[in-house]
Amino acid sequence: MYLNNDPLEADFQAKIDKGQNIEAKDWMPEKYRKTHIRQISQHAHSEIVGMLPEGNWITRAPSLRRKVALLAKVQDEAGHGLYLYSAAETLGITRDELYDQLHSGKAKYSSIFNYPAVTWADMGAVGWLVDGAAIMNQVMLTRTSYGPYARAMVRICKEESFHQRQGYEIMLTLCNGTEVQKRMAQDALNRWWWPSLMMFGPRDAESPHTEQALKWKIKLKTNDELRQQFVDQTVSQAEILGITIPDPKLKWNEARGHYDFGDIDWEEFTQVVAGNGPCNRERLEARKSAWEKGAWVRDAALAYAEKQEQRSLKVAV
Ligand code: BYC
Repeated sequence: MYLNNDPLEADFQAKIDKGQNIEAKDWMPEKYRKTHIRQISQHAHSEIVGMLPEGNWITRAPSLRRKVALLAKVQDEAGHGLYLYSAAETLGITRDELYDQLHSGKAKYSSIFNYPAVTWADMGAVGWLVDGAAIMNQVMLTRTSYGPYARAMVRICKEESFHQRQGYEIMLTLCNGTEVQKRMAQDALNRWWWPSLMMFGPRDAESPHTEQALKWKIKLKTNDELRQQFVDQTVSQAEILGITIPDPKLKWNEARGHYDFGDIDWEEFTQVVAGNGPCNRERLEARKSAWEKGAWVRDAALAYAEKQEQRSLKVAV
C-alpha cells in the first residue's frame, strides 16, 4: 500500500497506481508538472531540430518518389513538434518561453541530431535506426500517465512507423544495389549505430530521473530495458540487409534470452549533450536564424488576427 501524509498527493498517486490518466486541470505535484515540461519540451525540440539533417537531403533525393516520401516525413516531424508544444502548454508554460529555452541553449534536445547526415544512405539509416529507436520509446509513452502527452503519442507513433519503413526501404534498395551502394549503407550503419543506442539516455544506474519517472508512470520501462529491446529487434533486420552491426561484442546470450552488446562511449554522449557534438552549434544557429527570419510572418499573422477581431467586433456592435 502507498503511504503518504499529504492527502492530495496520496490521491494523485492512487490514481496513477490504478492506471488512470492525469489531466491538465487535475491537481499534480509541482515536480510532476516540471518533469513533464522538461521531457515534453525536449521531445518537441527534438522533432523540430530533427528536421534539419533530413531537410538537407530533400533537394538531393535520388528520385521523385524518394523526394515525396522524405518531404512527407519531415513535414510530419514539424507536426509532431507542434502537438508536443501544445501538450507542454497545458502545463502552464507559453510557446514563446519554450522557444526561448531552445534558442538560448537552456533546453536539451536529443543527442542524435547533433550528428551530420553526409550521404543519401544516412536517410535510410536515420529512418531505420533513429525512428526505430524513437518508436521503441514512444510506444511506451502512449501509456504514460499524463493524458495530453499520451494522446499525442498515439498519432505520432502511427506516423513514426511509416518513417521507419521509409528508412528501411532505402537501406534495402541500397543493399540490393551495386557494391558501392552496399558500402554506403554499411558506412551509414557504422556511423549511426552507437549514437542511436545513446538516444535511450544514460545507463539506469546513472539516470537521475528514472526512479521517480517509474513511480509516476511517466516511464513504464527503463532506459536500459528499451535499449536492450532495440538491439534485440534490430539485429535480425541488419541480417536481412546483409550488413554488419559495428560491434564485435554483439552476441546472442541464450541464458539471458537477449543479445549482449559492447560498451557505449559515454564520454562521447556527455560531450554531445553538453553542446560539443559535431553539429550542435550549426543546429542551434539554424533554428535561431529561422526564428529571426520568420519574425515578419508572425507579425503579419498577428496583425491579420487583430484586424479580423476588430471586424467581428464592429459587426457585433
Ligand atoms: N539526448 O535521467 P535521464 C524523433 C538527458 S525525436 C539528450 O535518463 P529522463 C525524430 C535528460 O534529458 C524523438 N539529452 O532522463 C525526430 C536528462 O537531462 P536533465 C525524441 C538526453 O528524462 C526527427 C539527463 O540526460 N524522443 O523521433 O528520465 C527525425 C538524464 O537522463 C538524452 C524523446 O524525446 C539524449 N539522448 O529519460 C527522426 C522521447 N537522454 O534535464 C526522429 C521523450 C537523456 O536532467 N523523452 N538525456 O539535465 C524521454 O523518453 C526521456 O526524456 C529520455 C531520458 C528517455 C530521453
